[in-house]
Amino acid sequence: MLVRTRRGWELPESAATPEALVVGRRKGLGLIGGGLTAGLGLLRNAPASAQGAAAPGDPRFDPGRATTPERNATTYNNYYEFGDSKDVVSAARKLKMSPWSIRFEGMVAQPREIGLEDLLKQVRMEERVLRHRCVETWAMTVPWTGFPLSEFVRLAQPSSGAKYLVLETAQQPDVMPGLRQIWYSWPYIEGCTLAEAQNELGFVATGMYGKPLPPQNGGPIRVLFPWKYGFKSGKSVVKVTFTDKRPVSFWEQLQSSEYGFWANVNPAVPHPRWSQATERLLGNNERVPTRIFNGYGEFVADLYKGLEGERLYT
Ligand SMILES: Nc1nc2c(c(=O)[nH]1)N[C@H]1C(S)=C(S)[C@@H](COP(=O)(O)O)O[C@H]1N2
Ligand SMILES: [Mo]
Repeated sequence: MLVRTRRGWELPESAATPEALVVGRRKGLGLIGGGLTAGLGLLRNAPASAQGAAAPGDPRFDPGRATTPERNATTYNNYYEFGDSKDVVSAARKLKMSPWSIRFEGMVAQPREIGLEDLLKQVRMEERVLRHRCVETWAMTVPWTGFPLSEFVRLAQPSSGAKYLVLETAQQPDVMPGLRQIWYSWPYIEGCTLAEAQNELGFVATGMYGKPLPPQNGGPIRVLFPWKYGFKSGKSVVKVTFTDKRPVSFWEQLQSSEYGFWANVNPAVPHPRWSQATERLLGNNERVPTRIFNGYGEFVADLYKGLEGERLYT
């Protein structure tokens, strides 16, 4: 059996799937147009280590729109621990990303802490190009490397009563000036149901654009809920707690009328202060229609059957 181990994400010399390879693959599927020779040529010429960096992108997750230029996706960020501007690259550079470990706690067979390298040996890496939609209406399309969120559940072995996951992100007070803003209730936590975590669309990323995940985008490891507003996708995750009580997350605690627990993308439900009907693509600033569940309804709509009475879309 071919099991690709991925400790390489921390090792610079084996860390690269060339971006051109990713773009080339998209071109090969006819999605962003243009010739496919350049991409395929790179694929053929790429060093063996780079070619082995991730399983090929799964066409079911095809984003159907152009990949956002790396420069835009990695320089326009929300990471409030490092300040409330979009320009956190230099501040986030101070994040200590190694060593890194994740704790599995709460209603689990055996609470434990697992080092990132060790964890990456136990999952199968894949590449997914996913749409991301911030509640503020900007959006991007990013090639990520990582593994399904369901792997967290498999590794943690929650007990039968567990219903929710609480995803807690890093607090490094010496390098995160945002933690001193006391009107926020740190740490940044987000939550989801066990069923959401086991849905195949939930993802954990450790790389983007064929490189290790940079700190400003949530390195060394972050979660992604592509069908939900971006604030659900916690960066630099350090702890996963299984519980039977629905958590109140960071943004919900700050302003529950604006940021709910479910936060599924929906063009028809405005934010209290602005419309969600359209979104602005990072890179070319094009405005395009917002899609319900960010266009991922075929994967996730069933999760919300019978919950129509809840505030599913804010
Ligand atoms: N720890 C932490 N995670 C976070 C945030 C944050 O401020 N702190 N911002 C969220 C928001 S609002 C969005 S839109 C995405 C942004 O991810 P990006 O910078 O990779 O685009 O991260 C989310 N995860
Ligand atoms: Mo966001």
